[in-house]
Amino acid sequence: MSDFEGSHRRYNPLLDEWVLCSPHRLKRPWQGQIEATAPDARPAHDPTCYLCPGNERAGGARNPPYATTYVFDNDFPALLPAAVTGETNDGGLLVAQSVQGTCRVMCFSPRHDLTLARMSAEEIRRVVDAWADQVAELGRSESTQYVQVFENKGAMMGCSNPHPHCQIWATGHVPYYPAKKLQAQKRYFEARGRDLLGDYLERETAARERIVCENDHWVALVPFWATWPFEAMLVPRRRVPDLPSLTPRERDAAADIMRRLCARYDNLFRTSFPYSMGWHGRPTDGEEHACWRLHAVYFPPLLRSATVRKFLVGFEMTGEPQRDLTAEQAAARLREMGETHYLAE
Ligand code: H2U
Repeated sequence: MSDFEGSHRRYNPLLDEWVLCSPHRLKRPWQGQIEATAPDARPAHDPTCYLCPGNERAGGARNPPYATTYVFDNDFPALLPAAVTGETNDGGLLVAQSVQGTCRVMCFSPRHDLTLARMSAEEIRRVVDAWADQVAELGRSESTQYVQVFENKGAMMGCSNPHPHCQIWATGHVPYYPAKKLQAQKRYFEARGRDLLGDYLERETAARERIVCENDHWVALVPFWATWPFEAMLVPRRRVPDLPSLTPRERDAAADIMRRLCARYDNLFRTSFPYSMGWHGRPTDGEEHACWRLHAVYFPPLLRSATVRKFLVGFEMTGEPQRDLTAEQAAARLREMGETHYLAE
């Protein structure tokens, strides 16, 4: 298939899933939801924010007067350190297993009004270092199989607080998506002796249709199988398995590529672009996992303006995910954007 003008399906080899693409539908009229945008004017320090330096948190603890990043145990963790439920398996139909884990919150900056898109590469580098330290520290525990770093950004994504922050959940099991990615990468590596994402990256850097921006160590691209309109992936040029294994240069370059991608996102609809993003490194079960290449995934919901979002409903809930804008068109739109943040112009 060389052109993608008609309806077609694309395969996601990392998750063994399909996405239906309908580029011919882009001209249909829109009479759906229009959301109100709140002006994004926040103070550098908000005395009512649970995450600002020096403030009291919802659980009663007080944040120190931190100056760069700050990590604390989540006051309302989704996972508890000790497994209590036990196992259930009634004929393979009623199946449950207990889980245990640790949940932390990481503030990216003492500044309440910033986002990664508006932080400097030097400031983001400290965030990358803190992520790597957290994955290394939590992953060392024998009871941790996986450390998931993720950021929910924006009220549209259900984020509870605009202060720039992410979460880190260390789990005693490998969660569903990393587990599927492990299977896929392992299968590919065993069959071909090369890593799946490395071979995929080779094709993307040759085709150049879906690349958004790049540097010496990282490529930001809209994956061929993207579901969300402006979904993106950060892939390192070297097969590095996890955040702690990044060299100092790769960490600097990770900060650079994240800042640039996030600035392009914000510039697209001149708004603080909401998204959920996460890092997928190898499981922390002590195995080498030579098949695994670290990558970051970005899932932003916006479709055509600061207020018009994509919903995964209807056929997407009952059939399979579907998109109109192709991955190539989305990458081209993001490539057209500048990398100076619109609020700094
Ligand atoms: P979001 O990243 O989805 O906004 O979640 C923020 C997390 O911060 C949430 O899990 C925690 C919440 O439990 N939190 C605290 O641990 N202490 C607080 O004082 C406020 C929020």
